[in-house]
Amino acid sequence: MASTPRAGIIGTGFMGTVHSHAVRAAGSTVSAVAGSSQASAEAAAARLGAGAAAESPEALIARDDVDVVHICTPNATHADLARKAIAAGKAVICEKPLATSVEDATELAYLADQAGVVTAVPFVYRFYPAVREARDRILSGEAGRLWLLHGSYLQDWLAGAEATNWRVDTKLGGASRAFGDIGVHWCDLMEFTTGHRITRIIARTSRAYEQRETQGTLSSVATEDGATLIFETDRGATGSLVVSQVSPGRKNRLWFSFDGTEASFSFNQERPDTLRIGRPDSSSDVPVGPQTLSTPGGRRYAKLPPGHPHGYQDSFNAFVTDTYAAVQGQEPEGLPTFRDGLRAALLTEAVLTSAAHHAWIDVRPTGN
Ligand code: 4PW
Repeated sequence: MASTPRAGIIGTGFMGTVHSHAVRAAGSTVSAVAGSSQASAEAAAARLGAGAAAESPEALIARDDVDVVHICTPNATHADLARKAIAAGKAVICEKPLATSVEDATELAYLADQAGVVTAVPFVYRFYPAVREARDRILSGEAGRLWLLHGSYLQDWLAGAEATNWRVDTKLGGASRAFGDIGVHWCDLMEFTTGHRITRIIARTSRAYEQRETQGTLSSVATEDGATLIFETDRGATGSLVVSQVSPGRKNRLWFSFDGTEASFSFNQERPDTLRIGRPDSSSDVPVGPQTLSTPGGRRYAKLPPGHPHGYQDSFNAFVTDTYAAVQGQEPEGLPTFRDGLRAALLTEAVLTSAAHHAWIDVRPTGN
């Protein structure tokens, strides 16, 4: 391997673009990209400044100048590509969901362990400085006993029956859409930040539109536009989550409040430059900056002074930088791996089962 790991990116859409910027920010290069056709790969290679356009995902995985395979394709293709990349001995960053079935996600987590390769799933909201500050403070006991964990993740890019995307289709996106795409981010963030694990869930899934239009034809939709959950954790807290991709005016509003007996910690991804710490007598909006945050995690990820918000791409950059550090033998704290991808698959399974049976469902353990 070269002294700095080199990337190969499969997928040329929005996420492939975000990954390529992050690879550069990590001080690395994109050796090749692969797309759904040679023409799309060539166009993306030129646009993203990649070294080459690979003729297929398999050809990209086989290249000697690709050390880390980035999988940014429709969900249903993730498992097969990740399996091939692991078999080739490559490090793998696979977009979420890691797989569209628990069985595939379990196998991939196992294969990654067996092969000893670095694997990662971009649960990138872990990489906001305000989140790391909240986590350090909560884990040091500053919140007291956390008893209520609540929030929402709301978007509007699928508002309108004419709005569509491959994620709407179960064959490409998997059985869950809103929860599988963004609800899992919130759950990962909650578990990462608080140290609590969700043990039981009762959920409802729902649709704003029963039919959506594709190329002038209306067809029935099987995936959910939104999900509403109540959950319990292994450390005695309860919580609730509302997830939606049809909330007009909400672009990427991931919001949480983790409430303890001494203090509450809340964060809004659309206003990432402050961390709200609530107390009965004195609440504050702590500005995000390397000098204004106080914990090792907060200071590590805050790069610019207050008023210069750290955003989505910055978090992605930090995630890829940490993944590449892991490929080089370091052990950055809090890197989300394929085991976290499996955790998300198990939570998604519990949500869909609960919604189908109108019942509380235990979340199956992730195992080792
Ligand atoms: O993972 C999520 C995506 O599928 C993201 O965090 C935001 O919502 C951006 O795109 C979608």
